[in-house]
Amino acid sequence: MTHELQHWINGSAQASSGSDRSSGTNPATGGPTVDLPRGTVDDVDSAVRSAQAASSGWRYVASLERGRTLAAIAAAIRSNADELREVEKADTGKPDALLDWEIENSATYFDYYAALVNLPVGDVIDTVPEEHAFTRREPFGVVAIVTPWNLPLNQAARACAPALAAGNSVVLKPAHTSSQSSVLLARLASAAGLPDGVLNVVVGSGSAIGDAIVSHPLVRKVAFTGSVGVGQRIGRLAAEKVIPLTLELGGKSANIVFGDADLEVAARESVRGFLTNAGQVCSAGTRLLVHSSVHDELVARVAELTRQHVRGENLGPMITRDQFDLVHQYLGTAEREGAVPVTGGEAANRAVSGPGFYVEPTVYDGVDNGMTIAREEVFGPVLSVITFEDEDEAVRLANDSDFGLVAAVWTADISRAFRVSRQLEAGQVFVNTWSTASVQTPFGGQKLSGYGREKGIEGLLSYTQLKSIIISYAH
Ligand code: TAP
Repeated sequence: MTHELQHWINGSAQASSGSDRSSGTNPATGGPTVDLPRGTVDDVDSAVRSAQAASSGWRYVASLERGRTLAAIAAAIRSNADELREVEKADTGKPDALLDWEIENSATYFDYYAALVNLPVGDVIDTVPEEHAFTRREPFGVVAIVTPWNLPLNQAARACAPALAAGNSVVLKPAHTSSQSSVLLARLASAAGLPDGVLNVVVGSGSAIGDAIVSHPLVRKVAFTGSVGVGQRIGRLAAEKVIPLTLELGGKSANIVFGDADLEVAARESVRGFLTNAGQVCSAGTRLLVHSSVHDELVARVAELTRQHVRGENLGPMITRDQFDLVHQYLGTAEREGAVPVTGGEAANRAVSGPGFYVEPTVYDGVDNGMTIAREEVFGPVLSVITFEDEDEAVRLANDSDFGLVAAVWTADISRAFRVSRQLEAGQVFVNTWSTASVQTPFGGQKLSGYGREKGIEGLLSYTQLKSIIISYAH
């Protein structure tokens, strides 16, 4: 018998107004996890109204006091790490080491933005002698945050911490199948002193309640992380209401290894770059662009390190059944189009049996940048190796993508590192590392990867709107 999850609205657990429920699935075992309400449009309305009612209080709480509350939430995340790990593990099947990193990183978002509550300052503007003109950065009011299933707690913390620090109240909708950690986060935040209604979580599927959240007249900004298709749909709805959006929509990131690179480090980091969270990361480095002179050695090293990933130990499952099926479809397509498996591949994956949605990590060689496997986001443990002959070709291949989230350059030539990183069409470029991109560095995309920035100071400012105030003392 699984327990029932409820919404978190106005500082307490709330039953859904509808009777529809479904069971969550543990992707590592295929077994049931939690009994999930299918939230309704009425539940959304109640969460948004609760956020709106709390908004007028929270936005006027002294900034240092808001900061203290965020710091208390960070502490609560750390002191309840065991419970968070347990629910997140049930929903996502991730290895413990990764979960520990994600929980600590989630606490760090609250610490970081707790320290920055006074940062959104305005300017004094010199106009005419009889005026005092200045700008203020103010919260929007109610912000809707829609998160995906790949890093549930981490994505919730990444958006909620700056939104709350800026004085907004929040309605959070996690992916239905991985809602537990978001509800627990809101419960911990309430216990840590966040006023009732400032952070609300609605549990339900995007197809049933997504439009209602985005279209709600009281929602004044939306931050979305997920697929391009849903991002475009949200963009259309937001345009109707003329409200701002942050869209983080994934990628097909190029990892460029030149002939003078340190191949040992490049191989190790390239594998981390495409296999972290079994490839279910928007910033995964899924196109390995390698200079022909080091192709054989690098591919051999990458394949060897890839084979060291063991399901249930340092490799998690696909987090949803749909994603598992989708990755299998991509393997079939890749091989029909001519990609050559160096390790893993379609046959190896057909041979995998047992419980859980595990995919055998796969490295494809001989990939042409026009193939489906090089163009579409797979969101699984699949790497495409593409060979180049010179710097211009490397840059051209890297930029020949609909996406533009991350790129990396591996070279011992500092001039080339600067030159190439400036030419790459990506929101962030790593040189001689596959960075985990810290809480402090702004993160976001170009092209179909989206717009707006999370993390860093820009992440905080994106949850504020600018007002100019002009005071005359001429009369
Ligand atoms: P999406 O459908 O985009 O799900 C992301 C979030 O949007 C979930 O909370 C989802 O809710 C919600 N959602 C769905 N329809 C909505 C709507 N009409 N209005 C508002 N919210 C809505 O992604 P997916 O189908 O789970 O995954 C598909 C592909 O998206 C993956 O294969 C991967 O390529 C990509 N993806 C990218 C990311 C990142 S980090 N950029 C993360 C996940 C997936 P429910 O899940 O409850 O329906």
